[in-house]
This record gives sequence, structure tokens and C-alpha cells, in this order.
Amino acid sequence: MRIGITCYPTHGGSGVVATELGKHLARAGHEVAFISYAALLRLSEIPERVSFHEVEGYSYPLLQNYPHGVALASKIVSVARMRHLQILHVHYAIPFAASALMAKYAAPELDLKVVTTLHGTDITLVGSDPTFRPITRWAIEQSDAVTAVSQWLHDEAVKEFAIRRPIDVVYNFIDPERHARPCPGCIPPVSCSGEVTLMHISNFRPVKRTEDVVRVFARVREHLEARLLMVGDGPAAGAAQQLAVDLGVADRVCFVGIVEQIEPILQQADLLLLPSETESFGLVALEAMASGVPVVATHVGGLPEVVSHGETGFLAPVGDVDAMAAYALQILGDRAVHRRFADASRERARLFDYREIVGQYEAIYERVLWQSH
Ligand code: GMT
Repeated sequence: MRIGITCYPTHGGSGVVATELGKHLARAGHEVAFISYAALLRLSEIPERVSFHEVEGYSYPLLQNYPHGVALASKIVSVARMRHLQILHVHYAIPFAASALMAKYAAPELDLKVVTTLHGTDITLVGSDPTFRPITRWAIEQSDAVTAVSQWLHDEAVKEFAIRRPIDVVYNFIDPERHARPCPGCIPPVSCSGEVTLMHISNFRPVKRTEDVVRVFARVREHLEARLLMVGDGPAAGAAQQLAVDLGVADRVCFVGIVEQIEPILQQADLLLLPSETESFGLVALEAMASGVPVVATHVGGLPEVVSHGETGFLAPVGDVDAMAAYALQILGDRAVHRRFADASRERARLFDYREIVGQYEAIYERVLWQSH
């Protein structure tokens, strides 16, 4: 098949999933054209059967804001014509599904099929805002197929937008082999020390509640020689740094910044903390589990579909830092317990093997192509 993929190039789960999916599809023999407004983090090299097409910016004195959605639609039409695309798989309803539908209707002779994957923020935070709501709903209803990355997100989309069409649940995925490969040279130098390592990885948006990470760590530190590695960067990083100083744990907290490869740094972790306000799936929790790292997270969104409470980690109410610290100590305080959770994590992550999930996307592509004949 010939597939166009559009996603956000910034650091975030949806871009990672879209890029890895495209690479796996190309390895399976499909032609894949990525269309995005900047280079993709996980696409530093362009593999065989893959092409990348950047949506150019445009400025004109009269236009206060650059109409990205229209520029993207035009680019999709050009790339679809050039590469004879059959499928447009867009990751995020806003604005990509709307742009893809614009392209589909602007070039009817191409008979493009639009597959939209909902990742969360497009439904829970942005897409449901009155500014975007009518078009988000329309884009979901008009796509040839829609997928959601968890059952929770499926239910949320149906409820929030009163959706009547079917939505397939296709979970996010990992490559277990990538998490098993040691890569000592890939690990960034870290100055703080401790017997056990707690880790948080995110884009440090307020929704990640990174200050709760520091609070949980400070409680754990009262009982254990531990360090905390904060991986990633974003608007809430400064507040978390200040809190580490205020709580007297700054010498044991390392802000590592953005890392290109997540697997090597995960090999340093004994436990991942993910105290998010909401999380449609929590890809980083799955990546941690694939590396044998148990997870203490919040009982929100799709996280209970990923983290098995009491088996691969624990889930606590949002903001309950005492419960999260107690759970962390339960796992970290006993080597045998940690080993049990680590093994169960690795085992559970195999349920999300890309070989299974990529096949589910291929079946959806075939279905929408077949439906039209
Ligand atoms: O929240 C993020 O870190 C970024 C965001 C994104 O759009 O990339 O992540 C969303 O999509 C991921 C991939 O499907 C999910 O694992 C995240 O849970 C989801 N984030 C939220 O729902 C807040």
C-alpha cells in the first residue's frame, strides 16, 4: 500500500507512535510518505521506501497567523499526486484530520482514504474546546476509519462528541528487542548518585504534574538512598527544579533534558513515576515496562489498560503523593519484590508488541480500501 502519515514532530507520544509505525510499515514493504511541518525526532535517517515532505511556512503582511491547516492540505494533495498515495493516516484530529479531509475533497480523482488516530489531547484538552469542537466532531465522523489508542479514549470521544460511527481501539506499541539491547555509550552523563534510581520522562507540561514527581521522590528519600532522573523538558521544568531545592533534595535530582533515545536511559531506572492529571495511554509507561521498569502512576485515562495494578506497578489517585511514595517504597524496598514487578512488566509489555499492533493498522487500511470497491 502507499500511505501518507501526518503527525506532530515535537517531543510527544503521538509523533513517536506515528514515526515508528511508518518505519515498520516500510519494512513490511509499504511505501510511506511522512508529511509534517518539521523534521521528525525518530526519523534522523530516511529508510528505504520512506520519504519525508516538509510543509513550507508562508508569510504575507496581511496574514497575522500562518494558515497551517490549509498549507498542510495543499501539501498533502501535491504529495498524494506525486506518490500515488491511497491512504492518509493522520495522528490527531486537530488539525490534521480536517486538513486530510480538505485534501480528499479537493482531489476527488485520487480517491484518498483518511484514517484518523485519536491520541488524547485532541479529544480531552484541545479538540473539545468550543474553538475547535464542531470541526473536530465533523472530522471524526467523516474520516474513513478512526482509531483510539485506548478503550478509555474511545469511550471519551464517543461521549464528548456524541459520535455515532465505529471507532477501533488500536493500542500503542513497542519493539521488545530495542529494549533488550544494551547501549552504554548512549547514556547521557549524570552527576547525582543514589542506590536506586527513580525516573520521570515527559514533555513537562502542567498535565504531567512534575511537581508531584519531586514530592514523591522527597518522601522516598526519607527511607532510601535514591536519586531521581528527570528526563525531557518543557514549561513546568523550572517549577520542579525549584521544588527540589525547597524540599532539600536538589543534590539527588538530575534534570537530564531531552534525550533522543529513550531505551538506554531507561536501563538506568528502577522505577518510573508518572503522576499525570490525565493520560490517554501513557506510552512512556509501556516503554518503561518493556525495559523491565515497574511504574507508579495515577489511576487516570488509559493508564489502567497499560499498567496492571499490583503486578507491573501501582496506580494511585491524582495528587495522592503519600500513596505513590508508599507504593514506590513497596517496590524498591525489597529486591525480590522489585524483581517480580520487573519481570511482570516485561512480560505484560509483550502484549503491545509492534508485530501485533502494526498488523491491526494494516487490516484497517485494507478495510477502507476494500470498502470503496
Ligand atoms: O502527553 C504527551 O506527552 C504528548 C501527547 C501527544 O500527543 O504526543 O501524548 C498523547 O498521546 C500519546 C500517544 O498515543 C499517549 O501515550 C499519551 O497518553 C497522550 N497524552 C495525553 O493524553 C495527555
